[in-house]
Amino acid sequence: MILTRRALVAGGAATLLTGCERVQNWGPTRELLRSGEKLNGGLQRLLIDRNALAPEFRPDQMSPVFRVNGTANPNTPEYNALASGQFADWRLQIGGLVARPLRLSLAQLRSMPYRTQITRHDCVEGWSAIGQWQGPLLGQMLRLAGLRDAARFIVFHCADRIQGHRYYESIDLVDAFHPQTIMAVAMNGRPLDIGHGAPVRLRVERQLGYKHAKYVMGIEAVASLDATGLGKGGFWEDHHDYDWFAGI
Ligand SMILES: Nc1nc2c(c(=O)[nH]1)N[C@H]1C(S)=C(S)[C@@H](COP(=O)(O)O)O[C@H]1N2
Ligand SMILES: [Mo]
Repeated sequence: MILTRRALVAGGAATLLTGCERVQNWGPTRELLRSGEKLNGGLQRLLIDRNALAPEFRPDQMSPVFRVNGTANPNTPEYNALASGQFADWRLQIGGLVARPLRLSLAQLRSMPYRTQITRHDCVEGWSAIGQWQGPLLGQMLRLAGLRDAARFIVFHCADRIQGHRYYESIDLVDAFHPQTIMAVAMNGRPLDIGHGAPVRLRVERQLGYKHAKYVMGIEAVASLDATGLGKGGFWEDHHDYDWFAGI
């Protein structure tokens, strides 16, 4: 900030000078202004209220059609076996840097206190849809498991493969403990269907669509993202250069 103000003052003074002196002075000044802009951009991101709520909507605002995007069915032998048994044999594993690793059944997830929210999903491909989601807070599940102090990120391991790679995603602890971050087991008042990520999918409402991992099989607390996938924090980040921070 101070740098930018000094740069402005220097720029102002430069206009009083003549000829090449002015040009000489203006060069470095412009550099300083540019670095000031970068600094402001960084500060802005730091200053975003990461705990602010995403907008919620009324039932009559829900989209009549909510598109299925990406994987529509993991279609592996293991997943198909679980699905044909209504996911009775499925367990959500919560592990990594936790004091008490958990294996939760769908019935257990459904019996936990849950949140209901009607939110807008924004996909980078240029479509949005408003839907209702229900499920326990991720933060509550992480408290049950007892996150260790070293944990910095939460990784979601999914059942599907896309372009030959396992789908995975990750978020930081601010998003993990955000009051609208839930593991959704129901959508629009019905159990989550296969297209939208059965038996459970992440809803992380301040982030773009690709962060909302479907078909979650495991939740892992880690200190760093280096050892997962190619180390950039998700399938799209690793293979298509998407930003890891997809805040909206
Ligand atoms: N496991 C998994 N999760 C995923 C995807 C996927 O292909 N596999 N696609 C992502 C993208 S790009 C979007 S926009 C949303 C789509 O969710 P929907 O199918 O419920 O609309 O899921 C996200 N989560
Ligand atoms: Mo997306």
